[in-house]
Amino acid sequence: MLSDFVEEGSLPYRFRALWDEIAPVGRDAVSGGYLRYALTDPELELRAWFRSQAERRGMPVTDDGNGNLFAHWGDPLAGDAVLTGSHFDSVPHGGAYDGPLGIVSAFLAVDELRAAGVTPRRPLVLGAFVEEEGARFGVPCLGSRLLTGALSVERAAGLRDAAGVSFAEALGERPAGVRADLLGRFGAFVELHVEQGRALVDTAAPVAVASAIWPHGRWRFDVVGEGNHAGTTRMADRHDPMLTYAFTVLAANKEARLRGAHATVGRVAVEPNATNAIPSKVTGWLDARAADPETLAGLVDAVQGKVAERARRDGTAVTVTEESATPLVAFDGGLADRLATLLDAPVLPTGAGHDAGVLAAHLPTAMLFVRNPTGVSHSPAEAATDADCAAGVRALARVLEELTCR
Ligand code: HGY
Ligand code: MN
Ligand code: MN
Ligand code: MN
Repeated sequence: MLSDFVEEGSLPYRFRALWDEIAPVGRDAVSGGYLRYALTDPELELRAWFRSQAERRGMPVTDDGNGNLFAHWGDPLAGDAVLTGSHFDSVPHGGAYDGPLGIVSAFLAVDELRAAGVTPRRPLVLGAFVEEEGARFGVPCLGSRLLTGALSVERAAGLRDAAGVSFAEALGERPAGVRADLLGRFGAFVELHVEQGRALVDTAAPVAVASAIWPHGRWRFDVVGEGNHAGTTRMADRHDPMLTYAFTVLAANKEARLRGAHATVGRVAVEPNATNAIPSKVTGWLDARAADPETLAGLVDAVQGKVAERARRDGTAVTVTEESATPLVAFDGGLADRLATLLDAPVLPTGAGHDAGVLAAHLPTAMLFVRNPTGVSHSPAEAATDADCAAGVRALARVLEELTCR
């Protein structure tokens, strides 16, 4: 639906028209959130939409064999290309904008450049990266990590979803792995993304440039205890992994607050998961993030130490597995300053991970954030106005013109 009257043909109008083509895809009627898991029907539908949008613009599409798609304006084999784009997949019941905004905005930015008669001197490539959220196979930025070699094909191919389907089976082939040939043709990467916080709301700027991504990671805590009957087992005789798990959540929360860091345990699996059975095993995932690596390491170490102590008291056994870790990403300072000056935009760090955080280790990389009036993300409450999204398209078009023509 169109927000207040918007002039036909205006950029907010055209944004809304294109956005409405994908907005219903994978949207849950009850929560209003999105269920767009990588390589499942809704995300496959968006990948088909990506191909049709590229075709409509005469942009050939290449698939890197890892599930990432690239639409080319210019010779797909030429080097020094400027890459832009993001991801389609979502967290369970995630917001509408996290990911797709960067792809829709990229197509509209191409339209803006062409309408202005701009002919890039460098190829321009639009990318759609697979499994950025890690919501289906457990490792975030799976596609960009495969493309860059940050994750081995062996590990990626074997990752399985909750139904036991492997990534290779979902992909329909063994992932190609690192594609130095393709990566070598990119000279820079700019990812536009909805802001996942309130910084822009408070600064009243519709667009910002990213300075850094906090170091962060995911640690799986497997707690094994003794399954037993809820009604006949005395409290003193129990080795209840749920107790150790509950303590893990409290310890993570406390240690994060002490350090000004962020710790979340948002996902848990219980075996046998019966109301009247003391669990035999509880698995919890810790998502930990901090502004610097030392604080992050201190947080995770402190939680692990306290949980080990508690497990001894509970008579349970805990194993901790690091499932993914992303070091501090300091985006290319010169590029960030250049874009902030070009756009007269504030520069912000973020605690959210992105494919840009993976590619930044391989090429000059920047991010643009579009204001999110609720500041909420990974939730149906995530929002962005058409006017701000249009401002994001305009900013992205200016950046792409700057990088492909100057
Ligand atoms: O989890 C993250 O930070 C990102 O949204 N995938
Ligand atoms: Mn996300
Ligand atoms: Mn995202
Ligand atoms: Mn019984």
